[in-house]
Amino acid sequence: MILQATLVTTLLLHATAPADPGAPTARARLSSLLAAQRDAILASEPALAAADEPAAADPSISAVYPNRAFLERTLDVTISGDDTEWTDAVAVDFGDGIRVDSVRVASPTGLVARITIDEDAALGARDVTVREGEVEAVYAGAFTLQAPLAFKVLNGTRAPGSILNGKLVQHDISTPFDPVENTLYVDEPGFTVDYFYAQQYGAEFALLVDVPVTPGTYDLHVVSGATGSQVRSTGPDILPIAARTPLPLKEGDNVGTLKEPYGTVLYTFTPPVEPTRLTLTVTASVQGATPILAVLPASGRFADLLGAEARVVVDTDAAEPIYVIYWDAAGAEKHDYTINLVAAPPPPPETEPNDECSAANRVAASSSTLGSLRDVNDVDWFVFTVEEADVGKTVHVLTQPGEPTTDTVVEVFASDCTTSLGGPSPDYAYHEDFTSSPVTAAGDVYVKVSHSPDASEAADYELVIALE
Ligand SMILES: [Ca+2]
Ligand SMILES: [Ca+2]
Repeated sequence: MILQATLVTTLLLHATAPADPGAPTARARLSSLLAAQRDAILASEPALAAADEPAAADPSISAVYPNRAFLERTLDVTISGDDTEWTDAVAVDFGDGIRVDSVRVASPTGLVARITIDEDAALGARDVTVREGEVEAVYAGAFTLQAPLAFKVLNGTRAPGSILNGKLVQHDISTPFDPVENTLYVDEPGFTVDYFYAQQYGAEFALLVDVPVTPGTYDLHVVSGATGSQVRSTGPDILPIAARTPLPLKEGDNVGTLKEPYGTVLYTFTPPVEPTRLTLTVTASVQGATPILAVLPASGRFADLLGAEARVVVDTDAAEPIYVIYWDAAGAEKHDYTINLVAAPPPPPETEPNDECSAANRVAASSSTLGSLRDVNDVDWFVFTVEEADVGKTVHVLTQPGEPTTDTVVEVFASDCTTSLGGPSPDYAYHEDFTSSPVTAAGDVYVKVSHSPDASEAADYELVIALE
């Protein structure tokens, strides 16, 4: 160690002490020129040099660290002073929307303020002020507020009756999204989050916007973390919802154009006052699209969604409007589509009594009938005729709501009412989707509908029979 130090000293001596002091080296010559230049500058600008000196003993803030923060956070901010004589009597002010929870004076020129930032504090730069009695130091624009939450991507029509998706960014690196527990919400009625997947500083979401939502700009919030250690992040006014008037839908074909991927087009239709079955079908003009009709009742709320398929059937018995939203789940580029609307009387109801084969209700070979199992022991029999040309076909029997939880079992019988054509149905679910063995002879074929042994309270069903 000593040896090394000696060596360094020797080298330094060599560098600074030329072998012949009478013959200046080039490097020493340059140094002397630079020194002369500096002297000349100082001599020519005495006033400027004097002005650069800070005014004597004017206290000021020289630094604020950190100099930026996010809404709804609590943090310690260090403030450094020049010529300050801060004591415990100081008051620190960050402006509206920032609460100073405590101030710790570490020295006459250094303090630490713990601050809490409101959810709705104004974003952007703001002044920091330290006061002590009559003495005030202001650092203009020293501190900047940012929103933690922002959109990276926002797809969909920003209007009522829409389906939005996109990506959110967490700008505050001190608060990454929890790996598991996150809730996205809009603190106003009419918004439903369909999914929210968060990872670190990014999140994907889908948001449903009800028809009655008032146009405006909305805040988006994410609460992240387990109960007790939750962090809320807000994107203030980041979600714009513009007004839109639903287009009238007419019976028959309605041709429309979807202009943007993931966009929606909103329609409305008011059925007649009498019981009516509306059958809505949509096709798109491009292969890559997955055309969907999301159908809402008069409430316009996704919570009351009636169907979201390429074909939706709605039974109505009042002249209340329905809302029909065209949406392409695949996000295809601009394309045309056709919505077909058929308004027809609903299927006929069964006629009781039909509890035995001999009292079966006669229906068409391909038909829909509305039935109801009035109690656990009720049985409903139906009969139709199979023509010679249809021998060898199967009987496809469906039950459907009615009520979603009506728990049916169906069975198909040959003309003797006792020879089962492959039934009963397996009763895997409330409603049945059963296909019989092939019909072996022309003539009457029977369908029997009964309650499942696990029957629930619900009773109403629709029976759909098709020869296939
Ligand atoms: Ca019956
Ligand atoms: Ca069932």
